[in-house]
Amino acid sequence: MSTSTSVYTVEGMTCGSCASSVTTRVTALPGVTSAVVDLPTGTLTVTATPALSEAAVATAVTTAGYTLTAAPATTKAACCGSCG
Ligand SMILES: [Cu+2]
Repeated sequence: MSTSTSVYTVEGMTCGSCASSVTTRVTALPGVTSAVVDLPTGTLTVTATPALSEAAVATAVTTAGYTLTAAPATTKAACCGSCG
């Protein structure tokens, strides 16, 4: 199987706890071998075998309480209680 790495932009993450919420949800998706958040740029880098659909990633990010900007936003981003 081939491995695919995709980079997404996530809105609403402001601290390390936000980032870990997102990585925990995305890492739980089938086939994901790595999910890395870069907080200053708000990017999410996902490595999966085989490749994940963007919709699957968007659902995981939304479940965590954040918004994948490349996908339709249906929920307002809300930060975790550890910010600030
Ligand atoms: Cu936070």
